[in-house]
Amino acid sequence: MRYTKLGLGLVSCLFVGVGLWALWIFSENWLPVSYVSYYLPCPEIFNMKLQYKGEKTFQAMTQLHYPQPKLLEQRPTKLLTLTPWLAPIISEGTFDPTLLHSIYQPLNLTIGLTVFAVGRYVHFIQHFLESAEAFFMQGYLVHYYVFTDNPAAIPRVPLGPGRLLSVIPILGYPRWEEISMRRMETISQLIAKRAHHEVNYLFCLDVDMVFRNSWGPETLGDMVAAIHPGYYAVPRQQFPYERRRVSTAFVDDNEGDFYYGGAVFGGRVAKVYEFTSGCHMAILTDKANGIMAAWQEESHLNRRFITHKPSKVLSPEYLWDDRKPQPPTLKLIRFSTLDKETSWLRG
Ligand code: 48C
Repeated sequence: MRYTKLGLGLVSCLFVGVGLWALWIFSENWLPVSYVSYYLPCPEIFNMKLQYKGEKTFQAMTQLHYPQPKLLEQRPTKLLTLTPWLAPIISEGTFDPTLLHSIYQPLNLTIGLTVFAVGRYVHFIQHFLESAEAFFMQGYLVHYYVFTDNPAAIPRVPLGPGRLLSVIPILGYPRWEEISMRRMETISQLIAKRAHHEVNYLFCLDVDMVFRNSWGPETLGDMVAAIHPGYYAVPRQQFPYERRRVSTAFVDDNEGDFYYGGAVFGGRVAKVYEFTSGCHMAILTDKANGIMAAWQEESHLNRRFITHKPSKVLSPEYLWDDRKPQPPTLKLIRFSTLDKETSWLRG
């Protein structure tokens, strides 16, 4: 009889032990918050601090070092077509326009385009819009958002079917750098206010440029950058990055992939919101520290594209400078700066 009681006692201890063990495993893996935070004041803050610190340390520990991707050094007349992070690099001959059109046309997409024409830059808007009507996303729904301090100066350019234009008044600023920098803030506010339900994709372009050939659905992607025409053939140490460590746009000598132009970026509207908001926060931080990055918002755009890689990269065909001789590897220039004397612009 005594042995039976002992046996029963052992078995019940076993059951209780296994039960507690199972409960521990469950609580440790599936509770909404980890047991650690249960005993700490304001767990979500403590957790966030832990994560943030952890993330920071993780990021610092893992500054990625790898050889710079070279747009030209593939074959003599061919450009690189894929980045190390497997994003396609778009240039003439790397895609079939007819096939892409048959894929994207039925999706009934609306493509937004922001452009700023402030102060003397209002003189560029007519040529910009007329060339966009001829070449930008032909056959798609398009919504131009024209930001200006002088709405009356924006000409009425005839638009094709399914293409709208909104003129949005904004403040002008005495310094052209301020106007340029503020675009990140203004674009993120536009998306939050209305663009997120008006367009599927959004491209943000400089106005002192003109479309010369087709800009089509090959440019659509989650987050799209364009390689700057002045730096596609030089080592990253020669890129005009912000090199002062005090700036949030700081880039070290062994960092960076391509040098992207601030005149062209875009993507899915939600991604562009995140991107422009992130750049705006960084710009505000620098402003609070009394610093303006070397090339204004272009420096912040390049810093962010190092940590948040673009999902698609446009070759300099999509951001060309007509003052340069066209290399044989760039077969079809689609969007380029006007060969202009800028002194009258800056006043
Ligand atoms: O609209 C203006 N007015 C200005 O006085 C200065 C800049 N701008 C906008 O910012 C234009 O849309 C420009 O294209 C853009 C910034 N680009 C530039 O200032 C030159 N492309 C460097």
